[in-house]
Amino acid sequence: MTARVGFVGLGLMGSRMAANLLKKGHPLTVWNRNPERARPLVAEGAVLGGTPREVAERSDVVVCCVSDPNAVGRVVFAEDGIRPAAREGFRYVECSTISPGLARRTAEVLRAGGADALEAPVTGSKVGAEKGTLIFMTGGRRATHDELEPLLLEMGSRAIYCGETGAASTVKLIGNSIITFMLQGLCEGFVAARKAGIAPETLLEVVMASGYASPYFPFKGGAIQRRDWDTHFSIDLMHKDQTLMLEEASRLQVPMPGLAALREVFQAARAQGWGGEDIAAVYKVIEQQAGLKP
Ligand code: NA7
Repeated sequence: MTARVGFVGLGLMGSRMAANLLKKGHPLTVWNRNPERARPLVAEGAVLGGTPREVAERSDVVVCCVSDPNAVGRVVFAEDGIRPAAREGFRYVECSTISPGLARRTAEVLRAGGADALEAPVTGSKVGAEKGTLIFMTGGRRATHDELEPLLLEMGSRAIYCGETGAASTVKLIGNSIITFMLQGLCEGFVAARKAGIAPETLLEVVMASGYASPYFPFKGGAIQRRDWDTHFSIDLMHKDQTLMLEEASRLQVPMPGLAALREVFQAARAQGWGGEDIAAVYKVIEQQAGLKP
């Protein structure tokens, strides 16, 4: 497949995903709000588009990976956005984590122009984006998933069809809600073990040998032990997803008391100025609350 691809949003995730598409030989046009971030890709052969609209006009399919609903609003709905370039056969892939409602509105306006959109939020963070091992969750028409799956598999290892537009965003928000609990459990456990004089390695060894195991625990547990807060997925973006989940839960009338409480831990981390750090850095909030020094 040598579709002309456009990529909008060259942050931590998007820059790595776009690099993989370029390596696969696609003619690639890119756009980022701050054009400086497009430089490495342009040096590798990508073309810099002046606006998201221009990217869409030059491409058969545009992939977007920006931070939040506000950013998607700018990319899709602005006068120089994707929407006016919608035409028969054009495809838009939304990899940003946004609300299911916005995913549906995006699909509606692009379909009205004869195009189609597939929501395809991702999991696998920075490392998965770099290695091309992301997992995509997709929502939209099944035929559009089938058509775009080969392209997704150039950036990831699996694309799981979740249902109509909105389903994939919902699954992604639930997934990040589960990660919130896992991370909180790990951080509380590490702090309790430390106060009890138990080595974190011992705790992790038992966790990983037992039914508690998840590859997530050594990944984030290792970072916490090294006090390595280098961002794979930021506290700010996780807080955004927790808020989107709680809004969707409110719409569905689903009480989520656990998530509502844990979001405040992330808010506390943001208040300390740690919002740009990796989500593992919420450990510092629990540590502080337990009266421990770093
Ligand atoms: P990053 O590394 O924070 O990158 C965010 C990207 O979104 C970056 O390209 C930003 O452009 C862009 N952005 C942010 N606000 C806007 C507005 N208002 N208009 C246009 N572009 C904007 O995030 P990640 O790569 O980790 O995550 C991306 C998505 O995947 C997110 O939904 C996660 O939850 C999952 P900038 O470089 O700041 O000009």
